[in-house]
Amino acid sequence: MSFETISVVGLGYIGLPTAAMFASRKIKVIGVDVNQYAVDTINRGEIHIVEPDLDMIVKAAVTEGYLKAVLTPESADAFLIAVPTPFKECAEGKIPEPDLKYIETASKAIAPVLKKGDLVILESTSPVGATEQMAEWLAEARTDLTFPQNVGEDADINIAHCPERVLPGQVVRELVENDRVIGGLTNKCSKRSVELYKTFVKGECVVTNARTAEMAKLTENSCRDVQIAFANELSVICDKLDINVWELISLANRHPRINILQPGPGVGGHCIAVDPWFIVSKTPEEAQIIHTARRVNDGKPAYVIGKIKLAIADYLLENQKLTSQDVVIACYGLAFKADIDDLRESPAERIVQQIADIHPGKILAVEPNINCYSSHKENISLTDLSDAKKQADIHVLLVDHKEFKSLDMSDMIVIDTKGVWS
Ligand code: SAJ
Repeated sequence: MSFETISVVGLGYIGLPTAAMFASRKIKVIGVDVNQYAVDTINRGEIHIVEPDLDMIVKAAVTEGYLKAVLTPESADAFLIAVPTPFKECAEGKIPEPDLKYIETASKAIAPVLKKGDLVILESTSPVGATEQMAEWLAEARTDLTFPQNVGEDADINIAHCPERVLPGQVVRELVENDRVIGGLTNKCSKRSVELYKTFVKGECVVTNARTAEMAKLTENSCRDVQIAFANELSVICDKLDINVWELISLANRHPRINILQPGPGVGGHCIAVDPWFIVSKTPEEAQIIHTARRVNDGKPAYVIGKIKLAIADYLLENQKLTSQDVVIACYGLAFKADIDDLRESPAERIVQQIADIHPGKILAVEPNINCYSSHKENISLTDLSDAKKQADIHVLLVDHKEFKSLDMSDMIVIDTKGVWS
């Protein structure tokens, strides 16, 4: 085995499970993170993120001495970079540009400990060209070593892109079972990367070049975004035509070649709502459908808020002695999708926050997957499911958590964005 020690840089939702999988195959793994809390937590054999089954694997890996976390990179035979690639702040209506600063910082941090024969893999979801850019940063920092972009197959350092593609909530299983796309800067880079991943990946490791591997990952998430936008657009059309969109989609999906996804309050999470912009910002003229899908999905929370405002106005018309202060709204779900506790980029949470800004009455937020919620808004309170059902005048279903599916909401005023009570 040519990889005795593997270093994973960035111990978040992807880096930590990946580090733990290598360690579970009894390979020495050095995890690197700038967050002292994360480093300390992992070194105690615990985890700082929520992901089923990961805690046991990390505990075993740390206890048996195969995994340790550090703040500063140490020498290793392979480095996997799994740091965030957010986009830069930009004005409303403008196309967001990807921000590669974390990849740059990680490259500059590992450069001093690189040695001849090392493999560096970029796992972070990245715009096309980012792996070549990373190779440049490394070459600038280490003029004593040769790199594939300059000398090809004979380079001292091998470099590849291998995007992660695992579904939050199923990371441990998907890391092992999913196929991997591996894009080396040379054939040798790809071959060595396949050898590395084959230590725990049971799926196929399919080889291509770095740019195609980058685009493959962006394509997967953009495809899903476009499909969800189609469903979201249908839901708005159906509201206007007085058709039940859920029934419509289930009927259309009986066609053998149709598989429409589900509408919702918008698209959340840190992947599908972000990655399509990496394509749009690079090719704004060409990426018409991908761009429109982003706009459609980003516009859905405002559409839902419009429906809630209408429901409040109708309720006040029917109850003329009340003021809007008296109207209690229950919002079911804060997470970005069903049966998880992750609130990042959540359209549900955004809707709850924005309703609290415009509605003076009480907002009861029901989120069975979290125990506390500090919203900095006095009229929002995290409330138990049955209390919310009893107290609220208007009920807004924002996430299809399993706990909400059996509720009987007949005779109640309901806005159902996920087709659970419709
Ligand atoms: N959503 C809908 N309707 C649907 C399906 C999803 O509105 O029919 C919404 C969800 O509620 C959520 C958002 O879309 O707000 C994203 O959820 P998701 O389950 O589609 O995807 P993620 O963000 O959890 O994970 C995705 C996955 N990509 C694909 O399925 C193509 C995962 O495999 C990637 O590894 C991950 O992005 C990533 O890290 O890029």
